[in-house]
Amino acid sequence: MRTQVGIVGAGPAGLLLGRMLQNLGIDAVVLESRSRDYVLARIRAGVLEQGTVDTLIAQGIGDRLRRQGMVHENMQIRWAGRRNDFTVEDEKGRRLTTYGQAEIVKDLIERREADNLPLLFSAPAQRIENVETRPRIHFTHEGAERTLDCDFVAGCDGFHGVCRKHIPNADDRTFLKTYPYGWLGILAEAAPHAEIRGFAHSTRGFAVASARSPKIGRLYLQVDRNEDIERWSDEAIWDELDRRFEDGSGHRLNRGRILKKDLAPLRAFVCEAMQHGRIFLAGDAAHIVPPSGAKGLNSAVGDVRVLAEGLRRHFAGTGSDLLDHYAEICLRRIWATVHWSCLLTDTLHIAPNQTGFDLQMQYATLNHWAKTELGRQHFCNAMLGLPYEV
Ligand code: RFL
Repeated sequence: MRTQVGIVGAGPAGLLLGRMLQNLGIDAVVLESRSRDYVLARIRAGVLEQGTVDTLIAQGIGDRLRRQGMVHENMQIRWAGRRNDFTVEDEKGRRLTTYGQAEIVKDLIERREADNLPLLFSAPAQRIENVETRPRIHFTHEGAERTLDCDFVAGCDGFHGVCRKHIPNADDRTFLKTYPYGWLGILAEAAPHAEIRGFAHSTRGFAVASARSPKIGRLYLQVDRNEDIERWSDEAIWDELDRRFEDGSGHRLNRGRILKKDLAPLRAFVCEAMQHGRIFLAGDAAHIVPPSGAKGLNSAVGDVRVLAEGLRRHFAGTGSDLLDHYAEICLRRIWATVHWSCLLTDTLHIAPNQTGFDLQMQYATLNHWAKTELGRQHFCNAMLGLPYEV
């Protein structure tokens, strides 16, 4: 097999890149290690920045997103037993939209299949040869060992992927912060409560109440990073959520059948070596943020936009400037996003050895964001995300 761009990974980064290249007339093959069913069932992000929404619509895959996406009116954060509402809309009309990552992935897969473009499931990339000159991806598919020759490799294979290992000395330019806590997440057949949304900072730990649809809720509890989540009964989870969201109003979350329960460790990770020769990393393969800021998928879209435009210029023969500076351009946005995601995480979670002093510092930060003009602007801009440079 031969193509112009070999894309490793059919998450949002790889699939969107495939779609953007298709619209630019550039051939690509997408290789995905997991099965089609597994990829479609994977539940993750839900909060999209305006730039992500606009990108998906501009690429012709925004029909369902436009119909089903839920625009955020404002954002609630509770602390010290009180509810505070934050405006998350700017003068340009930028807002946040909830639309599940699984839905974006479904829209992209179905479109790629309808257009008869190559997307191979259960096809894990094993290793890549000649990343400096003429890359050859070795992968397995249907029990056979196969190869894909390409002009470029896009490593969109997530945090645990193989592409990063093909960048020499990548570990020397890698930064990692591991948090002592994680998120116990539930997907529940429970209509999101109109009055209980957003974040809760409680001395018992952090909690999140978000919506996947008008009938399905996605909620999280801060727990130990090694928590045995099976010891949490459904009732214990709902009780704990109610305790953390307590604000004196008497409202209680709508309860319902828990469809799925998972544990997400929290970490921040940046591999600054995002490119080498003809291989480029995008999305979680190069950077992870703790999910508090809801920025991971949005950052992946930022990378993919730069990469697609860089590849367009290369194949059109109009210069290699963008590809040459790919990592540098992406990292400006990435570090700003990591900074905000970590600040938000530190401010909202209760650390295992947290002191009363630390708690007062968290309240001071939250009050600054809620009650001063400068703080409100900072919070709103950071939540809405940086505009894309490319
Ligand atoms: P993905 O989604 O991990 O996809 C990588 C794909 O590569 C495949 N793969 C391989 N394929 C072929 N060969 C190999 N050797 C391969 N190795 C791996 C994998 O099977 C997979 O299909 O990375 P991508 O595309 O970069 O997308 C990143 C996003 O998934 C991620 O950043 C977000 O989910 C983060 N995130 C959120 N981001 C947001 O923008 N808004 C949110 O509201 C939001 N909420 C969240 C989140 C992440 C969470 N977790 C998982 C901690 C909430 C949570 C709880």
